[in-house]
Amino acid sequence: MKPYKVPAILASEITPKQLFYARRKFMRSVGGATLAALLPQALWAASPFSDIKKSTFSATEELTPLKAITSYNNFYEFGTGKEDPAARAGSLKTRPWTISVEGEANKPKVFDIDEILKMAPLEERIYRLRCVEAWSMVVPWVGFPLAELLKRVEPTGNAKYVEFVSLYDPGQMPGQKSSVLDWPYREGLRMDEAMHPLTLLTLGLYGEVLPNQNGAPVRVVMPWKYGFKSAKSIVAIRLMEKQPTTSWMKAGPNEYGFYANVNPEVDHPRWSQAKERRIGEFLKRKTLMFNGYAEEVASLYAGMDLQRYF
Ligand SMILES: Nc1nc2c(c(=O)[nH]1)N[C@H]1C(S)=C(S)[C@@H](COP(=O)(O)O)O[C@H]1N2
Ligand SMILES: [Mo]
Repeated sequence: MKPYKVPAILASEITPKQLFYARRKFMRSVGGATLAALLPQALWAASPFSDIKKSTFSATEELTPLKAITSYNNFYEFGTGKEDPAARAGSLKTRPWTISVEGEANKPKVFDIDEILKMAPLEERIYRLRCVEAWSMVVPWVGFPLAELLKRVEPTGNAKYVEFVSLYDPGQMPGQKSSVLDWPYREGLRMDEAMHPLTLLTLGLYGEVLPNQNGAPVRVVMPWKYGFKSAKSIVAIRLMEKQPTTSWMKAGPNEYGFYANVNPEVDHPRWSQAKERRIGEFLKRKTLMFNGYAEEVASLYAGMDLQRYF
């Protein structure tokens, strides 16, 4: 990966949907009994999520426009250009879809995506997403803690790590015809990271199901880690005793570590991580330790040399 120039978002590119969304949020927060009457029918009916609770884990920053979140993506299965996923992921078939949760578990199981959608109360989590390429966004994700899913398969005492495996289907994912990464895309976490309440099994954003380019029908998001950890379009979650080797570790072992915690003090070998460009903004911001989630996650790494375990 290289650091990219982030395009500025023009006010004229903010879609009506995003304005409706902002309005809906505002009206909910003032407690709108008249809310339903004022909402555009089509939008209300389109959402498959009937009840999304707000999370206390949410950031209170300004949201990145929907247009930017869905048109400036990294999803190498559809090409390495930022606009490739929006242009090419539309035809990805997201039904039927299953996720196999397997490995070190007493009750391994293949879950249907529609079963997962109903598994736990859905939450809206507004998270900062910090890409290793030194840009960031603020996204209102919809999902529930990954721990809810993992608990169902009863991890054994040998389960020390989890591996996420994305879909491998070169017929649908033209980027897989190139060997830019070792396919399928694989990522991983230590078990305590996977069970952390911030780790979100993610099914939607901006109140709707995930757009394909954002990893439909299901992905993970760990807001204190670089964006590449958050594997998209997941088909398997494997509980493992040994630390898995991820696709990015294979591609560049000196550049992309297993932990990949956002850390302004540990530069990428080819560029600084001290600052970042928030999409749509002109001036760079200082990058925060653990992407601003230090209070919640720093204890997971107590005593570890973060220069070494990057
Ligand atoms: N399967 C898969 N997952 C992936 C990627 C990818 O190329 N393939 N790119 C990662 C990177 S580098 C980032 S920054 C985020 C981007 O997520 P977004 O497009 O929803 O913002 O997805 C991550 N998950
Ligand atoms: Mo990224």
